[in-house]
Amino acid sequence: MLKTMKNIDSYTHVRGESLFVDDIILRQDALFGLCFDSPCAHGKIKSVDYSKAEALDGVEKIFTYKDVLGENQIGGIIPDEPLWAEDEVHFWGQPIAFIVAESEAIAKKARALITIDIEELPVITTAKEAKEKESFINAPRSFKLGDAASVFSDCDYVYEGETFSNGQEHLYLETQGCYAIPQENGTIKIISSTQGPTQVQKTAAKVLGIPMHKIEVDVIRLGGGFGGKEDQATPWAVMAAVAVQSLNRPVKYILNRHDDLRMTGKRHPYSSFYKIGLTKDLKIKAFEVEFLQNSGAAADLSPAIAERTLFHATNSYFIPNVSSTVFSCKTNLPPNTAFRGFGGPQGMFVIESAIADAADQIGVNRRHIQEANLLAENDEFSYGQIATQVEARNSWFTAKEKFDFDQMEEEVIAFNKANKRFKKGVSLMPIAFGISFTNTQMNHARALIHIYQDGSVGVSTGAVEMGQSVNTKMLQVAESVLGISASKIKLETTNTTRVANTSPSAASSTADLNGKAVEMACNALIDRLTKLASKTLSCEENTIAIHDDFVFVDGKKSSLSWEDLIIQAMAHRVALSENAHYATPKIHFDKTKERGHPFAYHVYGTAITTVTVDCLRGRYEIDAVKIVHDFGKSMNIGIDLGQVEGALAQGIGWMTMEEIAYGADGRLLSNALSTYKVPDVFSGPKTIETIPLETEGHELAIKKSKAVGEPPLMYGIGVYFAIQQAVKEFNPNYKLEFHSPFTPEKVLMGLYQKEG
Ligand code: LUZ
Ligand code: MOS
Repeated sequence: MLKTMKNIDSYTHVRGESLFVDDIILRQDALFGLCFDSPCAHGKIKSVDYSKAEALDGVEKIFTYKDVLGENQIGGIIPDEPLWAEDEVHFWGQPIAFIVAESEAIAKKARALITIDIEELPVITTAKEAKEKESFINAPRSFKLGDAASVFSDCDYVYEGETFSNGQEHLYLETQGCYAIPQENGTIKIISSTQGPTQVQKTAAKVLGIPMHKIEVDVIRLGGGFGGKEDQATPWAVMAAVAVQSLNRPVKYILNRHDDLRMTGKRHPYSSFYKIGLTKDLKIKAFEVEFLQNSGAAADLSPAIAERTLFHATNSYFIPNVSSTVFSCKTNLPPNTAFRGFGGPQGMFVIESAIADAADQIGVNRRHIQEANLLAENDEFSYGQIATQVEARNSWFTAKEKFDFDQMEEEVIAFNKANKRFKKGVSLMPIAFGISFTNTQMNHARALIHIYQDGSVGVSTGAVEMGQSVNTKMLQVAESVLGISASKIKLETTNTTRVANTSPSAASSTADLNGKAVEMACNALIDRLTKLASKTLSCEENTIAIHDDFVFVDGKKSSLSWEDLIIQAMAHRVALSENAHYATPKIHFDKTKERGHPFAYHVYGTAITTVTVDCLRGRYEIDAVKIVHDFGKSMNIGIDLGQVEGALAQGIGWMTMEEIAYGADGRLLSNALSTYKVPDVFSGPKTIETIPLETEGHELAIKKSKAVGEPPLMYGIGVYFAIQQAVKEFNPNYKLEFHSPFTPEKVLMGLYQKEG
């Protein structure tokens, strides 16, 4: 039986009792903030007239960069992003000022009264244009394995092409927001909907010009993050803190959906160019790729995301000669940011496209090329890491066997023979996703555990609960190590005064990193309690075990319950609190050589996707996605299956219907849920079936239960190629295009594309 446990938040979620920032009862003197943001994508600010807004009854103060006592700078990796624009604006929606008023309605009225005079400057919206104009965030990065350039001449087939994958809106149910409250002596408490409490604390301290210990950040839970709150929850929290510093009154700021869509960055669109070389037996011998990342107007996390694109440029294939380069292109879009997969999906879409192109031109099914090149044990990734515990082939062949792929394929062929108007397509999509922050120094976490004198336990970690159920997993770890029932354990909010210097909850690594810290802290407590129990019961330490809320001696339940033991601990002045620090061992990366062993391990899996295209209308339905996924030894299969399904839906949305559109002037056109569509129950796959691959798991995964947040998103890429196959089936003249999302409009164009 696979282990499972309900999300510990499910009861309060269903009853609407779970607390989010917007649910907090405000102090009576609380004020409300609202951003005034740039009405154009690039320009020089000549003047702004705040006088009418300031004169409005109920407006307390309007803040600009002039009110910053520390540094007007929020850039995380590169200091290139002001909190509030000074004399230039670089994207539509860039914050210029912060209105603080007695109510949200008054703030909104005031915003409409502000007038601005901007001298507009040329706008760049695409990465290609930025590359032409040499507008970059930083220097390009390149990974190299073997010597691709010289190998192409030995290849039997060589193909070149171009791909594009669009951005993606995070669409967390809970929009960005925060509530900042003044405390004593210039200290400020910020309750923030952030994946990175320390990032908020550090940036607030810098902008306010005060030490970090004067900022306390508390996170209850998030109504979704998906990467959108890794860095981009920070500005709003800092703005509110600046206002609190000046006014000494609480300030709340929750972005409405329109403002959130307009002002925040998204998944990076990529334009990419590939060259792929194969031998007659379909072995990929060489792969060259250039990625143009549309980074937006400031760095944000773009350099790290660009790096992960390179790490995933060959997906789960072994290619002996690889040359990959990524340019972070500076444009006039809102700074694009982390989004589940973090550049990995963009990289994987390109190799899958190159394979589809080659297969089409050679005249074989795509899957033959995929199958001929799957990673095997001890293969080398293009960044020098040697692949071990590889499940690429295992998941591929298990999926083919368990879901009877041959039968599925035959049915598709038969269906296509029998039907003119409807065509089916089927694709296989293998994944390999590296687990760890690619920036080695971020791979650490801490846990602080208190056992209270009645035996109940409080667990604090750096993990942020954002719907992924990390708190449930932390509770499971504590429960199993302490040997007590779940009802005795409570997960505390994520608070910078209890757990400091945290990495953001991101990179699929939160449960691994924080779980290992919980495990260490609980083990230390159990060591002490075991010593105490051996004294109390006058027996050898190694005969003692604590489980099922009791002390056991030689496997027999003693008279000493968990509660009795804790009373003894108090009587003997034994410490009942423990803090532990975990840092992933064995990982390293040398950026000067672009080689190393950056990932603790990889997650593997294979999805088989079947679709039916309506060749009259261009509409399509996803019949089924059948997945064999490498969970390792899942510690909570219910939650992990939920992550697979959610990630898959998000991946499918990115590949099929979520179409972000900016005008040539840099204005977001898909600026509401009427123009930006995400998958719903009708457009999702009719069937999703996930079979856990039976594997040993990995020692660096918490309880050998592998990270699950991001990897399954990339199964969604399979849908693109299944649709493409169906289109080709209907229209043999269709020239393969790799331009996602594959919206029904594009499908229709493909269906009726003429030769040449
Ligand atoms: N965030 C980050 C991430 O800062 N570094 C990473 O490597 C990463 N990977 C995936 C998602 N978020
Ligand atoms: Mo991330 S894309 O915040 O794991």
